[in-house]
Amino acid sequence: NGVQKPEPRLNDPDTLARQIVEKLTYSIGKNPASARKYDWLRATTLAVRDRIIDHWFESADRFAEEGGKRVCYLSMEFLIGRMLRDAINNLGLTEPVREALARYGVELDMIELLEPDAALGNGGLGRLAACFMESMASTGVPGYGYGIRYVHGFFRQEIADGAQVELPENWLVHGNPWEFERRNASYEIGFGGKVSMIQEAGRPARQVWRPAERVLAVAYDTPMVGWRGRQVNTLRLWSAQALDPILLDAFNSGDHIGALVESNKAEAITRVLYPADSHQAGQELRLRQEYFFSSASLQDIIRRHLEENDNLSNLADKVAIQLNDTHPAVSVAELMRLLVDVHGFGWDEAWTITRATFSYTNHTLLPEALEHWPIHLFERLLPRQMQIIYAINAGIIREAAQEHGYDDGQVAAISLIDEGNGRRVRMGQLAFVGSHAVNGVSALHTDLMKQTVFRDLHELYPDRIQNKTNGVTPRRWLMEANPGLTGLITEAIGPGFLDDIEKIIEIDDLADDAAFRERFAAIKRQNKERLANVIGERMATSVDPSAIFDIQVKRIHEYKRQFLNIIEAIALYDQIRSHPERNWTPRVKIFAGKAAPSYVQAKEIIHLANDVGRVINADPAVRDLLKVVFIPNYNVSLAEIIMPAADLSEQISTAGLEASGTGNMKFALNGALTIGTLDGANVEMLEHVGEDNIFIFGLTASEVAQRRREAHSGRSIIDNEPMLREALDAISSGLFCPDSPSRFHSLVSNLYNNDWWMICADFKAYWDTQRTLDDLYTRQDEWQAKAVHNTARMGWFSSDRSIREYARDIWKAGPGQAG
Ligand code: 26Q
Repeated sequence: NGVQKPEPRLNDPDTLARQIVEKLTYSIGKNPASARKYDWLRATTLAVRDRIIDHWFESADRFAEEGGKRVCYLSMEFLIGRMLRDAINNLGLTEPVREALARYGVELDMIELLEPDAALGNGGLGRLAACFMESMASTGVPGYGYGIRYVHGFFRQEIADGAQVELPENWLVHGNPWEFERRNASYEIGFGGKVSMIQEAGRPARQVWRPAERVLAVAYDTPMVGWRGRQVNTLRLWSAQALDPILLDAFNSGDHIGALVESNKAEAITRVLYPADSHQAGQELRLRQEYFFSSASLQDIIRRHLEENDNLSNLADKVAIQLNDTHPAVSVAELMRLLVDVHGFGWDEAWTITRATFSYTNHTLLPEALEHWPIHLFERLLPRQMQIIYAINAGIIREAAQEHGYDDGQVAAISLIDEGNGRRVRMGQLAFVGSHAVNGVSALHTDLMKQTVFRDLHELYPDRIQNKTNGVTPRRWLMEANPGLTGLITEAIGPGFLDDIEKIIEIDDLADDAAFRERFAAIKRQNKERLANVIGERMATSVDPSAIFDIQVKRIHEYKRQFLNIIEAIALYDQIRSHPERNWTPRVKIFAGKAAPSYVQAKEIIHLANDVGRVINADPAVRDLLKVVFIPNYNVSLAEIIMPAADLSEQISTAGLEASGTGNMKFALNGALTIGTLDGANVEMLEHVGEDNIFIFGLTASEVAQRRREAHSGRSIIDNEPMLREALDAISSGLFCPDSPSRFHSLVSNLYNNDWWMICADFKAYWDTQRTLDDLYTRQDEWQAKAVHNTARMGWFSSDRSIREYARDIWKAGPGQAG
């Protein structure tokens, strides 16, 4: 395209220092003497960004030249965190930049902290999208992320008197140096209005949608730097703007406020991330967000395709579109609309193209989290897409009835329309039938998909569901989060594992080497000290780094069972007070995570953790034997400090309910031992690290299902288990909340009456396993050997491996693929 190949830039500290000062001077208007820390961050970012842009152009030119298949990853969430350290690390600039800044007395590690997290996601699903973006760039897949540029990301959490308080997040206030607005890439998005049939002479009749409202989607691009900077991909986020920002006639006639109404309504679409990850929001604005970014992304994909190809009939040979859960599932109907109504394809050909282009990842089996939209809302907002969904449904049902002899009951089960409680569109079914491949995110979860939510569709399309176990990027979660451990491993086995993380297995034998174990343990100790400092600074609680750091960090949800962990803490507290003479292993129980603002029980669990911590931490009877800490505002940046500092990782969900988990992988990669249930990817972690190196307890998924069928309740278990009963009595008595003793009554009575999440059922097994771990921790040689085995054997859980599997089995794109 006539772009000159840029001059190679030198990576020595002199050149970098000169370029940073140049940015400071000419882009920021400060000199080194007057610059504040924030100015240095900005100048450094801009200098690094220049280098990224060079690689970015190279990558774009290469993709265009090669003409290979592109991968578009559609996700409502990208939970990226900070970007500077990641970019510098992947460009191999960490040491030169550090040195360049040091010449001006500026510490890289200090200024990095001033960058706000890009928190455009809720948790696992959003962070997975971020790891996948990094891994696509690192493994050579031409990947394009598509999502929403929320003005306000995931809320900031404060704890006031033990309770969660949600505060708005404002990551864009100081501007965002990583993004580039692309005014030329903007599309109109319609809502509402009417559909009418038109008949033009000599052409087949067709449907025309005349939306009542139109909004503009404007692209903002952020470069995604791969390992060693070899490839830079694009994350394209859409921002909503009014087509006519102020209605001039209204403005001129003196209605200054009325003139802004339209732009406020339009811009509301991308104003805020929905903070719910387990309950369907059901709000109109959410459906608007989903359609807005789906339509913008598809229009963009089609436009680029038509710039490079004669027509859309070969779309599926050139693009693979991955749907990250059902949030972009309306894309299936929208692509059909664009192909049939706008580009003149016949229905059958359009359907073939659509199915060949899309694939869909499911992330949950929880019934309350499955998306289904009321027909009347869908019809009002997206009338043409609703018609198309009916037509798709008719085709599927015809096929099922005629070719497979389905009866009414079976048809109802696969239907895209739920005729039950108020008619609704089932987004999971839509995504499934509109895709050629559907995947779960761990082996167990994929099996359960086949047996539960997609049982009937799986019977109809038995080759469609496959497994793609999640992974995490070792660049952010090992190299950047844990430079100490990365250095030790490099010394021991050389730097080969940095390019191929599975080579980390070469430290496996060093588990038997006492000197290596000691150095491994010393690094863990430093990381624990760093976390202890954070806890001391933020919460004025002192914790002893020689205690077991026992950590559960993740969204707060009943199925994740933070409550079980807290009950165990209370039981332990009780036992320590009753038996002070015993040889207790000191423990610090650390919690962090956010509750959806409307999720009452989850907020009660946060309150309980804080109340219990306040009482236990102040009790001289337990001294340093037990501490309970809830660290506020868990986010990616805090996770980067927490993961390397854990001795013990809590992965204790009710079996069958955690689709995969990815925190489990980050902890183990950094040498934590796992206490966990046979759930999600824990099952595969067990296979990889071996049963001596992971601590599994509790009911299996099928045992949980069985008990639920038998209407299991906690009462008889509680009656027969004194430690559990006493812990629950302590909660009910108001011991932890004397100001409001009944605060946790409903939380406790749920256990007696129902125990839906098997907290009582699993308590004893959990307690016993914790005591085994107490004992093991006193034999540091053994503990550290297991920790080394965990780090050594986690290479498979790299998102590079996940991405290569998607590329090979689903996308047929990327290095080594014919496409
Ligand atoms: C849906 C409708 C309306 C509003 C919000 C939502 C919504 C938003 C986010 C529903 C679900 C989510 C997020 C789900 C999620 O993070 N799931 C996790 O995905 C991880 C990556 O695959 C897994 O490791 C976790 O097990 C899974 O819980």
